[in-house]
Amino acid sequence: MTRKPYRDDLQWWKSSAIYQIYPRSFCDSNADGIGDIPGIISKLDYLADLGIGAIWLSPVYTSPMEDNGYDIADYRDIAPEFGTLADIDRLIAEAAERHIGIVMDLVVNHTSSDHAWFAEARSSRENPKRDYYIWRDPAPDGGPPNTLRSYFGGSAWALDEVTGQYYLHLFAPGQPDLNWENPDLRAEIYAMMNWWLDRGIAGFRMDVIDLIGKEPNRQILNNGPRLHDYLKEMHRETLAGRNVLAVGETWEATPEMGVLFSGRSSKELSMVFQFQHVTCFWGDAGKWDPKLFDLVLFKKALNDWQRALASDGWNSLFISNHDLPRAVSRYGDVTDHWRESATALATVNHLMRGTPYVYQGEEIGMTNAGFTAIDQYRDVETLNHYEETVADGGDPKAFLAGAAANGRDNARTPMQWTAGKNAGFTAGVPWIEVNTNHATINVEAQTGDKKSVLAHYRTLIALRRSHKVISLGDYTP
Ligand code: TEU
Ligand code: CA
Repeated sequence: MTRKPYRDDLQWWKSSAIYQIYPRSFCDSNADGIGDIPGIISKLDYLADLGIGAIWLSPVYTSPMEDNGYDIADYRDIAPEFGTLADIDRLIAEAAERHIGIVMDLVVNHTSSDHAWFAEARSSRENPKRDYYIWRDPAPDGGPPNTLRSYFGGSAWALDEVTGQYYLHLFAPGQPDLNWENPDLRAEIYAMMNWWLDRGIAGFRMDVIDLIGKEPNRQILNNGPRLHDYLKEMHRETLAGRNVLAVGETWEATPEMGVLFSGRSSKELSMVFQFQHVTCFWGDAGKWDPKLFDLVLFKKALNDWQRALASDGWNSLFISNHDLPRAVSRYGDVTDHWRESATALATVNHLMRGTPYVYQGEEIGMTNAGFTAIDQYRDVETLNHYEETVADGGDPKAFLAGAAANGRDNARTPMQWTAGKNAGFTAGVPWIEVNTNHATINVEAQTGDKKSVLAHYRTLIALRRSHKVISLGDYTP
């Protein structure tokens, strides 16, 4: 089957599947235990064979890695553990030869506290970069300005001793939030985006993009009043006239908002990741308190979006990513019906209207990590919430059960290439434990097996590419 180069294909992303790579856990080329860009390049033939149209690459920029790269210290350079700018150029070029685009993860709600802008901003209240971040005076008692909480636990405000003000961090203290109200900051972001687009990338996945219009004083976070103005401006300044994909991560989006973000006349994004089919199974204590799977609820969440975006707007279709548990573990039965669960979920996801995403390892039915002790975890969110639970006198056993079901490290164990040592991921010591089931669940075992989960994914991806009825047809529940 011949495939058009992705650049000449109008809205190529409507007939492509996108493959998400979490670089730290994909393939390690130099035995330091951390996956890297040369490792990704060595697997491009595998990805071409799977039939994908683009890779969504989780962040590889310079970073202290407090949140595995979602804390960017330099938008225009690559973290040494992942490689160099020359490596990324080679990845872009070698992927293009195989008609695969590179979609860069872009984190512009916040930077790392190691970013040069933040160093300037915190140096004095008069520094011109001060206003790139969000500062407030202490409350009268000297405490944080208000009760906003960080998604990673604790107050969302951290005191800067030198200048005597608090800065906002909706994630870790090492991830200060950028102030999108500042026009100079916005111009710097757009210039940086164009710098990447000119390098030949196929687009951006935009981290927590619905937070950029926040109004911290009023405790409005997602969907702030100026969010759509910023997105339209960003589109005009960067994406307009380029045949690239822009997918926004929007945890709070409803189907109605989905049309606002991705509709024909909105000129904002190509599509958004919505999470209603994920969060409908979270209990009162959020993700650490998982509810039982309910097929009717799951179908309703997906069908609501299919209906709302049937004639305008575009869906992104996903059942797993680097923040979520493995889909086959969360929604399927890995004990008695592992293969059937993995293939059924794939069929559902790939035959709806929208662009399907495959998270690394999903295509071979990788399962949850099976961690039972806190020292097996690496994720900042899990570790912080564990500490908070213990400090508040909560039950660590109950927390660990929640983390085993829903924690982010479930998806971050190394990609299982072979049954051999460390699943063929590294010749060194992996940064996080390899799942013991790599002895049976691995790429090598499924390659050439027509009944494998891998073969099923390959078929689904090929169908979308070759049959317009699948990429553009109507969907009836
Ligand atoms: O995720 C946003 C996000 O809100 C989730 O990580 C959330 O904190 C959690 O899973 C819900 O309890 C994005 C990235 O995908 C994630 O990896 C980053 O850690 C986060 O933003 C900060 O950049
Ligand atoms: Ca490495």
